Amino acid sequence: MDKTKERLITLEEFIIRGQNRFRGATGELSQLLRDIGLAAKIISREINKAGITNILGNMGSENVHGEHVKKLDVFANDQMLSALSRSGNVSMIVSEENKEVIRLQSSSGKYIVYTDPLDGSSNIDVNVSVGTIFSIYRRVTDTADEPDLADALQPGVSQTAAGYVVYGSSTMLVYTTGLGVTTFTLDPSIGEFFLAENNIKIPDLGPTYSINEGSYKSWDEGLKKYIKFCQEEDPATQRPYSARYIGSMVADLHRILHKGGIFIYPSSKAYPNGKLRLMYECNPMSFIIEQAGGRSIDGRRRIMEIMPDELHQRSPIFIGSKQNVADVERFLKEYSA
Ligand code: AFP
Repeated sequence: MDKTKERLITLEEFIIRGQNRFRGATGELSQLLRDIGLAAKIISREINKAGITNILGNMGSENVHGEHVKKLDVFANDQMLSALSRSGNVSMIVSEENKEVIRLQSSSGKYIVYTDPLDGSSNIDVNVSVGTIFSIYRRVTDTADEPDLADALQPGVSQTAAGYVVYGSSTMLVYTTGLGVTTFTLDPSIGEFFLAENNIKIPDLGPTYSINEGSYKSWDEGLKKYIKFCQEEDPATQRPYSARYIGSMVADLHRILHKGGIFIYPSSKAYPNGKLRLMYECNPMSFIIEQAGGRSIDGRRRIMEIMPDELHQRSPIFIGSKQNVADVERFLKEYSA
């Protein structure tokens, strides 16, 4: 079909259409997604002018993980917290930037939201893509009571919705409510997200692998052998694969969602439990990739079935095209203890 003749669909319109398909839908989740869309636009605008307004650089303090906090991290966190507080539908927020759960005044709100407001922020100073990640759960306790930790510590399979925004050569918002994955592109001239692709599917096999090879020496045997397998020549399975690593999980997985392949952040000497956070990096990205037809494991278990113990817990992750994940799983089973 001639693309120029298709009518443009805005994020708002798409969300409302989705809501109308469910009898009895209250519109609360739709409102929440729209609020996140608004925060994304504000963060995007700030990132785009970061170099000009001298907002770049370190804030001089460290976040809960002992990492340097950038000014834009703080800005993005403030925007997400204020967007999520708007509707009264969220009772608790967990953010990468805040050690403790943030309890909102709207304690009867039925949603709990996890967010990494600016993932990949160590890349901002060099103009590399970064992202915002979110993961939404419904409370398990009665909304007449105060929310408690049980509401926050749910496995990824219980996510109601999840998504990310990638601030790249254009800003894109990608989300799922469990009915496939939809992508939107921001038109900055009018400040609207427009539907880019509905029900996007990840290829079953992709010819790229994405891992920080600098920590090769501390990987276990199965992973070392798998990476060698990726580098071997076998045209029938599209090998050797190309190595692609941005160092910004959102950007790496955005590429993999479209082109296929695998993203790996394993356990290593520096990060015995992996570096990435289960609740606001691994789970939401796993929900997206699974909804697009891919897979995500921690080496043995499906990421989304891990029962969390802590808000900021870390996990190794192997995520991407079905066949690529099955291959690494086979190597880990055979050669790793
Ligand atoms: P920052 O937010 O500190 O830049 O970390 C980004 C990240 O959490 C994830 O987005 C990357 O995939 C990963 O860390 C990169 O880690 P390495 O620098 O150790 O490869």
